Amino acid sequence: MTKPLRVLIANRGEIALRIVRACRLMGLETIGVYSEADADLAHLNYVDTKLCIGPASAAQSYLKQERILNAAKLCQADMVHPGYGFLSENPDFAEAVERAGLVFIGPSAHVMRLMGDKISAKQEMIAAGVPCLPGSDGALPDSPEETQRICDAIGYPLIVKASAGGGGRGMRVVETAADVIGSVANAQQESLIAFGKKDLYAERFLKSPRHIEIQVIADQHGNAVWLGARDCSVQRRHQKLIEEAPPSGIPAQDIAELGAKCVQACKKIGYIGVGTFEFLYEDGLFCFIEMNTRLQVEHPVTEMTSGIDIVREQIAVSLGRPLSFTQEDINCAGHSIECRINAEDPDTFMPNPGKITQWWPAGGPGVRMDSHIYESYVVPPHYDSLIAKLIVHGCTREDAIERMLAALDETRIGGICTTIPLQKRVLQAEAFLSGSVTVHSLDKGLLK
Ligand code: MV4
Repeated sequence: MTKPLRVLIANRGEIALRIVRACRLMGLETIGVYSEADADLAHLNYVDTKLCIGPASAAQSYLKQERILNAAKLCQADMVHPGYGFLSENPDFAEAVERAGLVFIGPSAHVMRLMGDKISAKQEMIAAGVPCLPGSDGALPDSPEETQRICDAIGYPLIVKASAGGGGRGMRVVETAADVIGSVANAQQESLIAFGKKDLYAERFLKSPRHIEIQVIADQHGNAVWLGARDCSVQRRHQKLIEEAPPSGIPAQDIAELGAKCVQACKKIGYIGVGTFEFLYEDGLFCFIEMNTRLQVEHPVTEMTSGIDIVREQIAVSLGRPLSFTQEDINCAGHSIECRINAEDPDTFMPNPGKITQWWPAGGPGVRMDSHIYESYVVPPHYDSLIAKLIVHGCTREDAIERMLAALDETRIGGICTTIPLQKRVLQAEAFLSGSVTVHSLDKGLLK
C-alpha cells in the first residue's frame, strides 16, 4: 500500500468543492486552507485536513504565497491546486510551489509568463498559425512619430492594450489619427500605475464581436486535444453572466479548424494542463485575444457536452499520466448553458452579501448545480460574489434554454438578491434566442 497523494486546494467557494469532488473520485487526499471569514465553507466538511491561513482579506490569506506554502509543508501536501482567480495565473507562485518540491496543478511557470504577457502571447500565436488581428509588431515604440506611423498603417478605429493587462483591464479605443498620441500617453501612464509596466500594443478594433473560446488539455507526453468551444458573449463590464457550448450559428467545421490550430499552438509552446484560447468572432472570422492558463469558471458547459471530467483530467496530467482519450474519442453532443448566479442586485450589480435563509437547488434530468451554499450560510463580503453555477444540458439549444428557464424558476434562494431575475430576462430576449448577442449587447440594454 502506497500512501495516497495529498492535494492542497488554494481556493474557496464552489471551485474548492469542485476540486475536492475530483480528488475524492481519484483517491487523492485533500487539504483545505481557509481565511478567518471562511471557516464554514462547505468543502471543509469533506477534506482530510484543514488549516486557517489568515484574516478575511484575500491579500492576507488566499493571495499570500508564504502562508499557502507553509500550510503545504505543515500538512505534507504533494500537490497544489490553485483553482481560478487568486494565485492561479501567478508564475512566481507556480515556481515557488515547484521549488518547494511540490506539483503545481497547472502549466509551467515559463508558459504562464509567456501567455501572461499579452504581446509575447500574440507573437507566439502568430508563429503557431493561430489567427490574430493586424496590429503593431510587438510593443509600440517610445517615439511618438513612429507610434503615429504604425497606428496610421493599422487604420482606425484601433485599440491599444497593456501588455500586462488582460480581462478588459488597460485598454483604450482610438477612433481617429488625431487621438493616437494622447491616448497612447494616457494608456501608458495607466498601465505603469496598474501593472508596473508601460508596454502597449495596438491592433484593429472590432466593433461588435462575440467572445468565443476553445478549451484545450495537454499532457506531459506530447498529446494535446481541444474539447469544443464556448460562447461567453453575455457579459457586463467583463463579468460573464451566461456561457454556452457549442456557440450557436457558427459552422462546426470552422470551429474544428480553429480547435486544431489551438492544439498546434499548445504543442509549439510546450503547453501542459488545461487552458483556454480566447477569440473575438466577427463576420465569420476568429481573432485570438488572450490565453487563460487556468481552469475556468465556465468549464462545466464543456464537461456537459464532451462528457469529460475536466478537473480530473487536469489533475491526472499534472501527475504525469497520459490523457485517457484522443481527439477522435471526443464526441461533443447536445447543448449546454451555464448561468453564474451571483449574490448581487440584478439591476445595479452591487454586491449583496448576507445570510442565506432559503436554498432549494434545481434538479432533474440534465440539470447540475455547482454551489457551496446552504441554508444559514452567510455569504461573506470579502470575495467574489459567485455563489452558484447552474448548468443544464439538452439535445438542442432550444431544449437547453427551456431547461434553464425551468431550473432558474425552480431554484429558491432566500435572504439575498441574486442575478437570477436578470438571467431569466436575457434567456427570453429576442437577441439571445436568435443567437445575435455580441459582447456589448447587455451593456447596451439589448437583452431585456
Ligand atoms: C478587443 C475588442 C475589440 N477589438 N480587441 C476585452 C477583454 C479583453 N480580453 C479583450 N477585450 C476586447 N478586445 C479588439 N481588437 C473588444 C474587447 C471587448 C470585449 C471582449 C470580450 C468580451 C467582452 C468585451 C467587452 C468589451 C470589449
